[in-house]
Amino acid sequence: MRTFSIVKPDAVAAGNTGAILQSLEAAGFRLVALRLVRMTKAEAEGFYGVHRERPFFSSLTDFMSSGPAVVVALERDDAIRELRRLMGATNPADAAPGTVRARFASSIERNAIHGSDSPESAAFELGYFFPGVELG
Ligand code: RTP
Ligand code: MG
Repeated sequence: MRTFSIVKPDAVAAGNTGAILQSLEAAGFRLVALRLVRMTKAEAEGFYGVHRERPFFSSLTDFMSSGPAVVVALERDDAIRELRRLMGATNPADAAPGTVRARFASSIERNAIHGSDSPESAAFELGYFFPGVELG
């Protein structure tokens, strides 16, 4: 089963891309597609469209378009749930020790990694950044 992840601009800028990808691979995820992207504000708004009405939407999409990010398609059993577990809670103050956000996030917004939260969002998000690509 496949899921979609982003190493967010804070983590790329801090030089943590390699360590985060290594932790994904160590947890049994295989990389099936990977690309460095500099999102426009409009691309970030389209990607996080489900949050359009949230108070943090403008700040979030500014952040996500502020610098390069790494978009990645991942495969393993129970991929969606396992990635969310490995990421840790949205707010790093609540993230379990050893999770990516506990190790690398600096705030509830600048939290190092994204992961799809359902099969429906994984399908949308994989198609958003890897349109027409035969993954893996
Ligand atoms: P993601 O979608 O990026 O994997 O994160 P998530 O499911 O854990 O959290 P979600 O509720 O979907 O929020 C998306 C991203 O918006 C930023 N955020 N800021 N200022 C705030 O209160 C706030 N809340 C969320 C974070 O970057 C969060 O990951
Ligand atoms: Mg989310």
